[in-house]
Amino acid sequence: MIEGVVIKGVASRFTTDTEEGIKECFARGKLKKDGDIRVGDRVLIQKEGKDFVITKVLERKNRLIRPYVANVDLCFIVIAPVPAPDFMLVDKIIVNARMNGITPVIIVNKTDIADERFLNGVENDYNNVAKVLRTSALTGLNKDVILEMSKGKTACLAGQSAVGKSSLMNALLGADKQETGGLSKKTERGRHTTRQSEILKIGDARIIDTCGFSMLELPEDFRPQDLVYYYEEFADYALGCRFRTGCTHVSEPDCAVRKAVNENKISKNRYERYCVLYSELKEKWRKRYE
Ligand SMILES: Nc1nc2c(ncn2[C@@H]2O[C@H](COP(=O)(O)OP(=O)(O)OP(=O)(O)O)[C@@H](O)[C@H]2O)c(=O)[nH]1
Ligand SMILES: [Mg+2]
Ligand SMILES: [Zn+2]
Repeated sequence: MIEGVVIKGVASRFTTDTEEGIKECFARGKLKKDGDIRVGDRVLIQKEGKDFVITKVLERKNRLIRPYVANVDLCFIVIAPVPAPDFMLVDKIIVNARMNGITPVIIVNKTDIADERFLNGVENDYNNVAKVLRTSALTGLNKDVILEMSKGKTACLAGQSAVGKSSLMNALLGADKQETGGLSKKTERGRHTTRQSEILKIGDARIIDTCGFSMLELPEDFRPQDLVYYYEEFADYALGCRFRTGCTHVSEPDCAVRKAVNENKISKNRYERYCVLYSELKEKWRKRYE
């Protein structure tokens, strides 16, 4: 029996990285049926005849639904001036990451074609939320910082299609390994070029290129009042609310978070999206037994 990390999976074939090198494996019947072997999983494999078979998935540290990966330390949320970012999506990815103990980092890619106004806008909204890093897959800007941050860790690149995840991957690798795609002219949306998550190793960093996505839901059983725990930039102010821990910061009187928003200490955009997300969650919660 040897241990490995799943670096790629297509149908019931998985590529694993083991002490004895890269092994192509099949999944055992039950594991295959559950469909629950993910890129990033630590697994036990066994030789059976001429094939390698995954016999067990070891306990996970964490997992995400989108991207569909396990055991990650860092989530690089990649955005770009084109396609236009969906910041609600960014905020939901941050919540999902934090719920799983994963550090979110915002990567603003394609800075070679971005204007200062766009870049400053993003930095203003997120500088007290997560690390914000400017990159360009084209010029290689800050790829050394990404590599430095990923040392000894597993990181995933996440975000909309065509923001440049695979292009960044290639820049990091220094090789055109990952297929990259353009933007549909008509819709200005991505073409969903990457179809499977894949871990690429650079030194002792494991970085996962993933499929672009534009929809993300918080878990069904997410309690609306818990949302605020994942807005760390609210925390210091929340202590000053009249209702303290009972304040949702949406409509209560003497809310110190709203006051901080009005004083530009918390980003108005982030706060407004928080309110939208909160009311969506509340609506879902209300309807949960229907
Ligand atoms: N100017 C510029 N173009 C970039 C940069 N990074 C990526 N692109 C272009 O953006 C397009 C999409 O890049 P991809 O790397 O395929 O994007 P992706 O995020 O992997 O997309 P999916 O695999 O569909 O999720 C390609 O035409 C790239 O050449 C960049 O830093 N600057
Ligand atoms: Mg891609
Ligand atoms: Zn409040």
